[in-house]
Amino acid sequence: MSKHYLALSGGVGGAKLADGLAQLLPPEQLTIAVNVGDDFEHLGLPVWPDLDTVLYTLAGKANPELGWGRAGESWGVMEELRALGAPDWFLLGDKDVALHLLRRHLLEEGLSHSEVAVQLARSLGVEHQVAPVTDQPLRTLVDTDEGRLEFQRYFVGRRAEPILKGLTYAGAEQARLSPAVAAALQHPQLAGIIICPSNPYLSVMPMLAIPGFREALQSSPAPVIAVSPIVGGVALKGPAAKIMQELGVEPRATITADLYGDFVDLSLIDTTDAAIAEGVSGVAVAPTVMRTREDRRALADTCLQALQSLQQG
Ligand code: FO1
Repeated sequence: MSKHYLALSGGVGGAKLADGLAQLLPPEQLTIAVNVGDDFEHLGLPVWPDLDTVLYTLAGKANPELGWGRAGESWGVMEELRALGAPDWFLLGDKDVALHLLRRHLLEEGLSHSEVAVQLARSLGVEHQVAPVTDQPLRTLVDTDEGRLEFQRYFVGRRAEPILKGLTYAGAEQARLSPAVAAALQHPQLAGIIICPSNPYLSVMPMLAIPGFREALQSSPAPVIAVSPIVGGVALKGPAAKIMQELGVEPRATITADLYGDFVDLSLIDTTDAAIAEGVSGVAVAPTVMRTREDRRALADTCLQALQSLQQG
């Protein structure tokens, strides 16, 4: 039986490193767990952004400019929705709508979220295993100075402008790890766990809120590496730095050590932030900014090499 790796991914940064890992590891050696806190229903369609961003990225079909949705999109449905006076704050490309329609159909056929993810991966020609972290409903709610907002209403509807006061991961208490993620954690040859450079509060914490998950990561015999989503004090994509400031947390590259130090063995920060790594144990420096597919592969290789040396002790 060959070595196995588990990656936790959310958002654009997570999908890029997941793609790098998928370039290096065959499907049987990698499980990609995606955040589900951003999922929601829109116009009757189930939208699962973090799963779809990983699937589209691995399929080579992701929209490179937007960081979400499909490449080569047309917007006929969106234009007609606008003409009909329908809500137009959340953009749905025509190809993306087709995926949401298929997802809704599969859910109505009674498939679990994990089974839906397997079908959609197959439909998109993705051979790697991309699984929702849980099959139960878990939604990120954002408490702001304008009241409590559903995640997409905050992130897209209000462009993450409201001042963030707190986060609630609704449903987390009743959620359990999905079968594929639980299996990966139990894999006899689990050789490493990678926390991808995702927003800690919006992508990683919703996953860690699942009872037992954090404890499983703490007690896993496999080494755990986390790639910082903060480079030079700012988030490369998304509102991570703004959220941290609003939460009174300093947006520094070692944020992964600050937040996940209880289960992360090594935090990987970008060369830009090398100075703050000096003399700090459990922190390594490498290029972590992924502009090309080769960058993704290189960062994935850095992670696997680091896990290898951690495992040798
Ligand atoms: N993000 C936006 O900023 N505007 C949008 O209109 C938008 C539409 C959208 C549709 C499908 C999808 O899977 C993602 C979409 N996103 C959009 C991104 C989404 O809000 C984020 O990718 C995640 O929720 C956070 O990473």
